[in-house]
Amino acid sequence: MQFLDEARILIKAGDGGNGCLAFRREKYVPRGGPSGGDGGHGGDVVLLSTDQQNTLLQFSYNPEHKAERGRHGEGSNKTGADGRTIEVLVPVGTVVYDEATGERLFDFTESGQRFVAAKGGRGGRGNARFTTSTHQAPTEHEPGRPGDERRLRLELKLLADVGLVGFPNAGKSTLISRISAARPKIADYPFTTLEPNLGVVQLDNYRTFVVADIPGLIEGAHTGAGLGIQFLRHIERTRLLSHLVDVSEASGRDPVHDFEIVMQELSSFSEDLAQKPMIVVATKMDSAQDPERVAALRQVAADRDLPFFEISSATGQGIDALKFAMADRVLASPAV
Ligand SMILES: Nc1nc2c(ncn2[C@@H]2O[C@H](COP(=O)(O)OP(=O)(O)OP(=O)(O)O)[C@@H](O)[C@H]2O)c(=O)[nH]1
Ligand SMILES: [Mg+2]
Repeated sequence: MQFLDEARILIKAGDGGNGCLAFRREKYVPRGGPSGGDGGHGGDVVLLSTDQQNTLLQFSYNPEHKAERGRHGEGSNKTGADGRTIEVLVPVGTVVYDEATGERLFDFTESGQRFVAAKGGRGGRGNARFTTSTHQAPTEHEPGRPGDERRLRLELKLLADVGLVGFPNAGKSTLISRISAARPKIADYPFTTLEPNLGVVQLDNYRTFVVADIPGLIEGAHTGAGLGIQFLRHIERTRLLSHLVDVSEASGRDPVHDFEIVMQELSSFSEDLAQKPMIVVATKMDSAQDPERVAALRQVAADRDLPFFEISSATGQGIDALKFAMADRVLASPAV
């Protein structure tokens, strides 16, 4: 069971540029005044929170973030340019720890917060800065200071974007194992799943969403029957429900009836939950021989104006289409 997303990153702020040692050269002036400019400051590494991301997955591709160094100072009192600061986006909810000490450094609670996680090194002073009335030709000049370098551990409590609901044995756990790295127990009997499982679904390097697989719901769940109801609060904050209905013959059940029962239980738990955007998913299409059963469920979905998908986690039929349909709805809607 994975409720926490974690990433380890190395950040390195830019070093400061060195101060310059130089003297003016002028026509007819044998030895001009000191003119070594200061080095530029190194860039910082700033963590910036965004609500456009909801996992730390991108850090597995980019575990190192370095800011630019400051340029060295030059003659003619030219100060080196400062290094550019870089911003590293982290999802809201990320907690930042110093990996070495375990110290909690920052807690991102809303979008747009900035945390300077590594400070750039100061530029060194050039020799021009060391001039005094009694010290007219200084040769002192400083090296730039190194930028901070540290290892951070990022932690994010995953919040599900999509909740999988349905009757026990409908194929919820099988679906999440098909579209994410989650590996919940799957078995051919009801009530296999005893606690919610979360899985991160990845569309490409940057777009991900989180799916929650919860125990199945049965009739009377809201009065305490079965297991599922106590877990509905886990999906109260999701943006979308995928309602899975087994349409195979093997189930010996009536898909439309199963659908209605689950809808009834959802609204008994909370009207908000029942009103959430929903996709209806006919599962186990590989062993659905009777087109009537599928058609009946499709009709129910149409009556309620809900999108309808047919999938088989066994053969892969319809899985990608469903994945992208879920992503479209999740990534289009604002955070709850
Ligand atoms: N033929 C076929 N069987 C499937 C498919 N998807 C799931 N199953 C089978 O259906 C059974 C139940 O699957 P699960 O994924 O455990 O169902 P669940 O909805 O998580 O069940 P609970 O956790 O009890 O609520 C297992 O034996 C699966 O192998 C499918 O696409 N085709
Ligand atoms: Mg299950």
